[in-house]
Amino acid sequence: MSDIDVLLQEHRLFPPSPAFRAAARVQDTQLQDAAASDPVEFWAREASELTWSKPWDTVMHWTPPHVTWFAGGELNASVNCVDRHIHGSRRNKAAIIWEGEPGDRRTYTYWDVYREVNLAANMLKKLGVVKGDRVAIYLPMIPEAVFAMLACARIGAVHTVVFGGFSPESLRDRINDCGCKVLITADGGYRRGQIVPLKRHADKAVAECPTIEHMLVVMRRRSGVGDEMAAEMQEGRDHWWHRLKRDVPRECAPEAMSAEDNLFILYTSGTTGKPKGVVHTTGGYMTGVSATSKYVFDLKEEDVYWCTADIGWITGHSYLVYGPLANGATCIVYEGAPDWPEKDRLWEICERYGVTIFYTAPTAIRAFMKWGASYVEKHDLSQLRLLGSVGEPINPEAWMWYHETVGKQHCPIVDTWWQTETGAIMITPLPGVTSTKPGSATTPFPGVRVAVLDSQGDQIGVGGGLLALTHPWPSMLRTIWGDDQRYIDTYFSKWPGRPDLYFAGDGAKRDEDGYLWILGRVDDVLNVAGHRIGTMEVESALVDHPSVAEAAVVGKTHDIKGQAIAAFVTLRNGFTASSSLRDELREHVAMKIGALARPDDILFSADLPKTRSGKIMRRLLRDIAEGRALGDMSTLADATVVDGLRAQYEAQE
Ligand code: 7RM
Repeated sequence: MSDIDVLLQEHRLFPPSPAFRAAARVQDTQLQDAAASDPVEFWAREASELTWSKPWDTVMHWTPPHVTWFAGGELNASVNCVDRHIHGSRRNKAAIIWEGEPGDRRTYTYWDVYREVNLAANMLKKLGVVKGDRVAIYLPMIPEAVFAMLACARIGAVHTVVFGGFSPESLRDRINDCGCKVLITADGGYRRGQIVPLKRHADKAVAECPTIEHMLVVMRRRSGVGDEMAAEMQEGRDHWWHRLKRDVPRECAPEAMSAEDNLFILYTSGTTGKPKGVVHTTGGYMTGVSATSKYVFDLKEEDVYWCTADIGWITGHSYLVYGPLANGATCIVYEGAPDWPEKDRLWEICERYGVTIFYTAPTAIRAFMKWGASYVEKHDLSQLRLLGSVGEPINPEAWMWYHETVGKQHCPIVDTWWQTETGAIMITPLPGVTSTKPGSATTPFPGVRVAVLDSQGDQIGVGGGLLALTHPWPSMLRTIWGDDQRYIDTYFSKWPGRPDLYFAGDGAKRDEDGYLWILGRVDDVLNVAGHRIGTMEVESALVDHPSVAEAAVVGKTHDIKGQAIAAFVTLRNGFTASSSLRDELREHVAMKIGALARPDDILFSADLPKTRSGKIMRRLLRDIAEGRALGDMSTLADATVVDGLRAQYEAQE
């Protein structure tokens, strides 16, 4: 039986406990019912919870596939995340509780964050950044990362955060694609006891970034330790964050941003070799993330909320920074690895700070499972009341383990489906209302309309098909930076003549109860440990190596990472396959893109299976990598190639 069949035979139902329901923000279906009949009205009501310096004229204007929300309105995201909390009872409430991997700790109240964001905003101004400029952020998970994002938002600069695990080349390409003026980085970060030399990577990147005028560098190194991080500062171009901070005024008036002004760009992998700059705007995005944070996580004043995602991903943007802070929540931020120094690090943190809401990825849950329950059981997790999952399909076994071992059977689990492009959670249980099924993201969030469609665009009532969003939502991407045609082609051209239908790139099934089961990507995008990686990106990195003539990359099921990367490579004349070349190619990909893209398997082959018109048949390569029976081979030019590859693959295992 395939994984999908197992998933779809899942019939267990977990209703919220009466106690949870009785205290929940949403306890019945009224909100969903009202939103279903008038989504625009629902979103307008949520938007009005934000602080606006000027009210909007028009809630929504939809000329498919382009939308505006709250046109005419003005607001500032940093005001909504910080300023509006410093006048009342939240002034001295912890906004950020931070732990560095080596064990250093800092707590910032809302007032503290207000001061830091104002100072950082003035530092950017001093470096010449003005409204509309792009600023790249390449930082470890330290409080300054949050301050940097909010500082950009405060002055109307558009941030693009680049995950610290990405290579100098990936950083360079992102900076150049959107023409950043300033790069904010750090001397380094800590990961599994090792130092990630971010400034050195930044120097390499910036050597080929003509638009960068300045670098602002946070000193992460702790006094006396970590001298390996020592950064070379280029006079005039590079500035230490802590020094510049002394030279700027304390207050920075927030820029009044139009609702449709850009808030940030975040790059994500697609089906081509070049990552796309997903553009999010201010009013709609803030509305989406603040409403979903409030209802999906049932956020209450006294909660201690922890989203383990890195700010380099959309989950970090929406559910570590903008959503929870807009709600005045107390957020945990942790710098390092979950198994450092021991495999109970996350549970130790949960216990120490009394975490009540914990949001992580299935890949992490499967790793915890493998490490064993004893690491969890060593700690008092009695404050936990809600668990969340995001990033990839969660298998029922991992769901049950999360429910029993972490949640002690009393915490609802919200399995949240969404994307970089959707900005906010789209399909999810409401924890006080929805009965959950292990492995199902359940039903759309209020105000979101979803359909499962066949390739003709016809609705599938019960059964599998392509996942589509059929009504605009406030936090949807507005375009791809510098390439609106790619926006139209990628997301709104799947069903000809229907530019109003958003194609998510995922397969989904609706069951008899109307529950949605996400089946994974239907395009050439891999999901490795919750990270999106395009097969073409990895192929380009491989072909970049002098020995490689041709490469085809596919995903292969992996019991912890969800998917792992398998590459099929043909060598140029004069090169011979060897295990040292295999290692070299794996490192080459890690060097070009980042360690997250390093292939697990590389198989050398004289030929790749191709159609008569010369297209590589990845489907067959997937069958080989998964050890499955081979599918239809009738279009294959030379069937013997496949037999040879399979024999070779099996010999290698
Ligand atoms: C938030 C995020 C998006 C892709 C998406 C899916 C997969 C995300 C779930 C999921 C099944 C989930 N943004 N995905 N959440 N699949 N169940 N709850 O991950 O842009 O990086 O990735 O991730 O394939 O299209 S993302």
